[in-house]
Amino acid sequence: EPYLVTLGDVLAVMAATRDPGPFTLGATLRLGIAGAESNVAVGVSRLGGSATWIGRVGDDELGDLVLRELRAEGVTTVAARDPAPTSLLLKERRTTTHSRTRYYRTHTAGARLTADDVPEHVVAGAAVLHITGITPALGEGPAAAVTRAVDIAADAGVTISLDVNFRSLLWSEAEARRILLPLVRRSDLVFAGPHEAALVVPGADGPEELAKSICHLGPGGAVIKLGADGAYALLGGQPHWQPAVPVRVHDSVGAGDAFAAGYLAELLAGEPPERRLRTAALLGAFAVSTAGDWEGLPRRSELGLLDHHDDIVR
Ligand code: KDG
Repeated sequence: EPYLVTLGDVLAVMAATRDPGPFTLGATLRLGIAGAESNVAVGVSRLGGSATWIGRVGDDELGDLVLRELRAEGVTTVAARDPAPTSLLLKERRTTTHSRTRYYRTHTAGARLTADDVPEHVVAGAAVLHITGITPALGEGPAAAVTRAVDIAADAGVTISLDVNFRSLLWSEAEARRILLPLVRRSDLVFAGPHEAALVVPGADGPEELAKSICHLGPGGAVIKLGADGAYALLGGQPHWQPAVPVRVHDSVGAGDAFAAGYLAELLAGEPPERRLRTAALLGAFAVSTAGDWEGLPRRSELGLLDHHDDIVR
């Protein structure tokens, strides 16, 4: 069965649950997990696809939580345990509309990922390798692990998918461009928001030009995610406009990962571009209309839920 493989850091997440307000006054928190790459793996698995996650977690309770959640979601884990702690993300609800995040991920297990953690047969046997711009931002070891995965995938003819996923809390735009440009050149498919795309191809303007400039670097496909305006994709030279699925936004974090998961699950299933983009938009809509990055993602049988305009299904 064709599978997707991805690698990166999964964080334990402590998120405020109740009334908005600053953490300086205390808060009620819910403990969960998130990570851009694992979000994609879960999204693919929910849709019935096979997904494998490679990474490093602490030999602590939070590491157990990460692995238990991923395995419960049907994701195959290739995980090293590390004496350093599992990475942590705090999510403060500062106001009803504004969330603030803070990472605790230096000297953590995920930041200690190395090229040796990437088993050749796992990557070479995959149909798709999905990487993001977050893993290489975590340090030299994780960056080397990504490069190693890309080397193996390129040799084995595995489709390489890259989500630029720029995180300003982790590195500067200049540093991101320096490290990500060679990865973009070696990818088959690139996902980016307009700002992220401009980071890779400065000077290009508007979704069509951004996608075209990215494809000039090498990838056969570029998908520019436009939030509420949907997405523009240039796939094998063919342009596609995909409208967004209208929903009320509850928590927008994880929308990009969900979008990539929807697209890649349909790619694995052998579906054509129109279907990939439609499922991508649906998954993005599920992600923003529910709390958490991945918890609200649909099973295949639920994809039609957002097409119904009745609030209650009975
Ligand atoms: O894409 C959502 C991610 O931002 C979140 O899950 C945490 O992996 C994460 C990160 O590094 O920001």
